[in-house]
Amino acid sequence: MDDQTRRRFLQLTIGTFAAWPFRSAQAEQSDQLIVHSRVPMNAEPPLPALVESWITPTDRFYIRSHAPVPQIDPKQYRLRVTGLVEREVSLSLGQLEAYPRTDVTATMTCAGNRRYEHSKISPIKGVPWREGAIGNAQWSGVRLSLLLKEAGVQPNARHVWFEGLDEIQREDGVIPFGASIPLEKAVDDTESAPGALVTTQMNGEPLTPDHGWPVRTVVPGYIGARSVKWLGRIVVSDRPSPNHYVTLAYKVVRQGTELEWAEQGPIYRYPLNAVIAVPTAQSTLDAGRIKVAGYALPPGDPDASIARVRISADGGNNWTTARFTSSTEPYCWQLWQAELDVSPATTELIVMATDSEGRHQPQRAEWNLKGYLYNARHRVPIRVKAH
Ligand SMILES: Nc1nc2c(c(=O)[nH]1)N[C@H]1C(S)=C(S)[C@@H](COP(=O)(O)O)O[C@H]1N2
Ligand SMILES: [Mo]
Repeated sequence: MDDQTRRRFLQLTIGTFAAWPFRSAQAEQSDQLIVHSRVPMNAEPPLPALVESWITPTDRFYIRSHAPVPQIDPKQYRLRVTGLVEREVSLSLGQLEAYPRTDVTATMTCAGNRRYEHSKISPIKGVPWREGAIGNAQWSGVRLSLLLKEAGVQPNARHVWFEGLDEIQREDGVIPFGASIPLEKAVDDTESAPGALVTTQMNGEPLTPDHGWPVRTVVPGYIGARSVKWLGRIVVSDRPSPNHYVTLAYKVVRQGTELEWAEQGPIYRYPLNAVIAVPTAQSTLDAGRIKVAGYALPPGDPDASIARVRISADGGNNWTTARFTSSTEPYCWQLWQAELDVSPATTELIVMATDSEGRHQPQRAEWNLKGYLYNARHRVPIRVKAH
C-alpha cells in the first residue's frame, strides 16, 4: 500500500465502524470494492481489477445508492405502468418474468465517475469517485417498449418516468429516487440493444439487493442515474419527471444560480471517455518497455463507437496506438492494451480516445458545480527507475 492508499483505507475503515450497527449482507458484497460510504453503499473497484474482464463480475461492479436498500416482499411486489396509458398495468414478479426476455450487454457509468479529478480544479461535494464508477454487465429482462405497448401509450405522451421504492431523506422530506427518459428513447429498440430494459437479472443471476433487486431499468447510453433500481412504478407523461434527480440534480451547472438550474436540461447521454487502469498512479517502473491497459467508453450515442485509443509517455508529442482486447458492441466499453518505452525522464502517461465521428477526448474538462461528466484525457503520474 502506498501512503495515499493507506490514508484512504484508514478513512474508510473509520467510516465502516461508524456505520457498524447498520452493517448488513450488502457489506459482504463489497469485499472487492473501495468503499466510499456503507450506508448508503457507495463503492468502486480498484482499476487493475476492473479491466481484467470485459464483463464486470457483479462483485466488482460499482454501487451507487442514495439511500439504504429498501425491504421488498417479493410476494407483495407489483410493477405498475400508469399515467398517459390506455390501460393501467400491474404485474407481479411472476407475470413480469413470463414476458419474452431480451439480453443486452451494456456499460453503466455514473455521471460522477472521475469526480475526484474535477475536485482538484476546485473542491466539489459528493462521492469522490475515482475512475471506477463504471462497469459492463449482461442485463436480462423485458423491453420497456413491450410493456408500453401492453399499456397503450396515449398520443400526447412524451416522457417515461421511473420511480424507485427507496426512501431518500432530504431536507424537504423523504423522496424516492426517480428518473425519466424521452419516449423516443424508450422505444428506440434495435436488435442488439433495447432503448430501455426492465431488468431482473445481471450477469445471469437475479439482481443483487445493491443493484436493484428485484427489478431495475437499464438505459443503454445514458448516465447511470437514469437506470432506476428497486423500480416500483413507470409513469407515462407529457413532461419529464418532477423528481429532484431530474429537475435539479444531474444537470451541468457552473455558478448554480436558480436561473441556471432552471435553464439547464437533465443529462441523458454520457460522453466519450477513456482511462488508464494499469499502471496505477504513482507506480514506480523499470525503464524500458512497459504494458499499459485500460478502458475506453464510446459516447452514449446510437451511432458512435471507439475508433482509436492512443497513449503518450512524453506529454502528447508522440502517440502509440493501443490494440483492442475486446469486441466492439453498441453501448459497451472496450478494453485496450499498449506497449511503450519509458525512461527516467518519463513522468506521466496520457490516454486519448477518438470516436467514429472523429471526436477526441478533450485536453481539459470544463469544471461544473456537481462534478459530472469528467472526460478529459486521463493522466497517470509514474516514476521510472534507470536500469
Ligand atoms: N432507486 C435508485 N436507483 C438508482 C440510484 C438510487 O440511489 N436509487 N442511483 C442511481 C445512480 S446515480 C447510478 S450511477 C446507478 C448505479 O447503479 P449500480 O449501483 O447498480 O451500479 O443507479 C441509479 N439508480
Ligand atoms: Mo450516478
